Amino acid sequence: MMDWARDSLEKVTATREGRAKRPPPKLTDEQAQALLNEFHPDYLGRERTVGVGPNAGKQKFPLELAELLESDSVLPQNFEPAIDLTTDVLILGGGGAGVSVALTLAESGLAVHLATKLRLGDANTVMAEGGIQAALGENDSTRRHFADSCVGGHGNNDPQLLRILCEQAPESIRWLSNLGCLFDQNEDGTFRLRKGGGTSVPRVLACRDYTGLEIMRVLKDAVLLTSTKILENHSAVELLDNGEGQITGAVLWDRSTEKLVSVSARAVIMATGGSGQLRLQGFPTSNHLGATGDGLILAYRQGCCLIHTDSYQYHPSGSSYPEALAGQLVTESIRAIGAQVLNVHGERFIDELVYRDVLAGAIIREVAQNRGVQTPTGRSGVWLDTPLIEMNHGKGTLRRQFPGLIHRFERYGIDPAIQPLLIYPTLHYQNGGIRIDPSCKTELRGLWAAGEVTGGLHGTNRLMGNSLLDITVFGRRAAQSVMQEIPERRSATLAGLNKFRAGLKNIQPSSTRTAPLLFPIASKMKFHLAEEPPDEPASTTETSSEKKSFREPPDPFGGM
Ligand code: MEZ
Repeated sequence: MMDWARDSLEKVTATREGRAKRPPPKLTDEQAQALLNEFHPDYLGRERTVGVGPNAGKQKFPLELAELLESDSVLPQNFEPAIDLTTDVLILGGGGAGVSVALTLAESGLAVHLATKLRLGDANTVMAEGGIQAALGENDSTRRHFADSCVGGHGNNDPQLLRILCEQAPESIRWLSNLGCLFDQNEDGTFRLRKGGGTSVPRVLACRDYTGLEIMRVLKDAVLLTSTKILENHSAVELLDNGEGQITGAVLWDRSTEKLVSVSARAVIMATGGSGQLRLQGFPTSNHLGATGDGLILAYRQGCCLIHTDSYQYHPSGSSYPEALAGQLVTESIRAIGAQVLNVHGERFIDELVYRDVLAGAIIREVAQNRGVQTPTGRSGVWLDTPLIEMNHGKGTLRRQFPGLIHRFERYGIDPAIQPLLIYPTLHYQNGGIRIDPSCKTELRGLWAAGEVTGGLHGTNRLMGNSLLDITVFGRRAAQSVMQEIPERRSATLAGLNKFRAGLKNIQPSSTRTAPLLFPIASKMKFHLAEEPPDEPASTTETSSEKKSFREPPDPFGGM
């Protein structure tokens, strides 16, 4: 395997013993900043201001996001939101944040609907591998967690949000454990804690390398036992408001019937996640299919300011080979337990646990300066020396601690215990988003937000393990705030959208695109409205799920 890289791989093997115990090359702060300025995608000027909405003319956005923020709604111009469904709380998003909100509201007596554009739990949460942070180690403290995260975020973190995150972390771990989450433990029963990039002490709890999947498993199981009404295949396509800036519901698109569903709600919680599927600057992504930034677009149209949305996280270890795994995550935990990053000559060029943005910049530099490895399909990358882990920690370590990784690569004939993996930065996380206060309230009455769709908490570079923590801490917090301050029901109109549409007319040249995207551009799934049926009596036997007009994925058994 990987014969095309034989010369380089031989150098990696030949240098392994010698490198194993040598300390990593260190960078000064100035050198790290220079790497960012010259090579990190956020710093290359591929951004612009927009001409409409609350950030107009001020903040810069990546070009791909700017275009969506200046796009028209998918709703037909003549659409009138006649209310189809009435609830107290409408949660938009079925990942970890949305489900944490729903679980916390379960005993509130409020009617709760959760709308998710795919199935419950189909979200970035399940893609999170390496873990969740909480200051539970002997030499650790919430202050230390705060300090590490703040330095990692370039000091741009909202200190109030970050303090809450760090202080609530141990309690979140208790909550998840009580729900049945099986975090890895040491033989004495204490949690096994790993280091991550930027953590000054071991602080990352994990469930092997499928931590997000395990967390989502327990959240999903628990929410299905509550009275929350789950609306699967329901994408949020617009927010409704009362004409005076209060959010009072949403318009959903039911993918199975291809019809619009207007929902009146006293509170709406935006938990729609990130936007890695925008594949900024052509980067591959580690993100779930649904991560198309829908919540940013909807909230922005209504007048919510977005912060730090020019800051994205490119995870340094995205897979670059084989082609079928391009962009998929190779967890940072592999580097945390000692896998080294090497160029085509088998040389170690950086400390693998520097902040993610700096490491990503360093890898991009190696490739740009011809010290990377080219794949037969035209991708580039550097080596992640995974066999070194087996050498240092014993045979079978990777299979025991990273079964997901082994499973993924073995399918393509690559055994990471024997062969180094080729990696290149992959678009991983949206550092910024909707501005919230410490109760998760947005600037608009009636609208709360939690999780990756929000900005401020992580500054301009999130630390590993702080996002699974974010969704549980702030998902629960949003729900508590809603319980205390839920507004009375008000009329649900498209006044906010109409105002935005009027603003769009002033933009030159005008965009012909519509947003939210809902699905990645290359996906076969597209927003489409069913033709109005001719006037005939509705069938009494056919249910909406039987009327599925979307195409099912191919049958993996080939019709056997
Ligand atoms: O928080 C993350 O982004 C994370 C844990 C990623 C990983 O490398 O596993």
